[in-house]
Amino acid sequence: MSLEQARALVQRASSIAILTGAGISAESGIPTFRGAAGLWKQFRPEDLATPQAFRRDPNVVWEWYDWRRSQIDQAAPNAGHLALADLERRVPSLALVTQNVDGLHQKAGSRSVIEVHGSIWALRCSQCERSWVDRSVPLPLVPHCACGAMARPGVVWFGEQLPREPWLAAEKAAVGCDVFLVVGTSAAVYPAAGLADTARSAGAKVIEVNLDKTGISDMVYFSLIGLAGDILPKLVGGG
Ligand code: BJW
Ligand code: ZN
Repeated sequence: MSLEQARALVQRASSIAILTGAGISAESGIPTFRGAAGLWKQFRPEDLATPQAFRRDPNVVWEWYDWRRSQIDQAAPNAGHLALADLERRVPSLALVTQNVDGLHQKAGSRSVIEVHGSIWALRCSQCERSWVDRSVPLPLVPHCACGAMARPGVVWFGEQLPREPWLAAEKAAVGCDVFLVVGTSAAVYPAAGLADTARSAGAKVIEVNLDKTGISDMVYFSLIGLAGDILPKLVGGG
């Protein structure tokens, strides 16, 4: 299959679901997690992205998130984000499921964004039910809730359940689409990675866009290798 044929599939689809990962924000200067220049080369996930790590050393965890918030705050959406925002305006039904916590899809103008791993701009109380948005950079570390307890980043760490409503919406989108695009994710983290299989089992054509082959490349209908910012405008762009 060629890029032109994949493009024809996208243009004909009446319902599209998309799963994005860190790779789509790489060209905006935000590091990915895995791979040679990934965040996990410098930091151990278990030291930073688990509830245990937060209990052990909330300061270290917050310093890392505060550093990432300042990096993300400076970042602008790239051609990949913009192409998906533009596609949303032309397709009858589109759901953009993202594992990213950076908010760049919304910044690019996408409206139907489903954040399955939370948002780096959200804070949540470690004791009570409160959650809120705080975009200040830097944050006073460690931030606290009105109840006096420590706040934690409003993201999903390893071993934690994904937020219920976004997850149900993501599954529904995967089951109901004609075309499922998987962009810039290593597809190594579950349950999000399993959405591609859910979509395929329900009859969707799965198209992957990634710099490299991934764990799901062999099961997809078509795999496009290259930069998301280069391929997406060609694959989904209007005109
Ligand atoms: C480009 C590019 C360019 C680069 N253009 N492409 C089954 C088996 C084994 C374990 C599990 C399992 N099911 C669940 C688990 C456990 C675990 C898990 O999946 N572990 C795996 C590592 C094996 N999952 C969980 O714990 C999840 N919760 C859960 O399962 O709950 C159920 C439960 C709970 C309690 C008890 C019992 C059951 C939660 C997972 C949460 C993940 N959280 C993180 C951190 C979020 C907050 C933060 O940002 O700090 O989410 S980890 C990190 O990985 C982040 C990402 O969203 C996620 C995915 O990463 P992503 O986006 O794919 O990035 P990379 O870096 O991996 O890949 C980038 C890709 O882009 C690469 O492929 C590049 O080639 C490509 N690329 N530049 C195009 N320009
Ligand atoms: Zn509280």
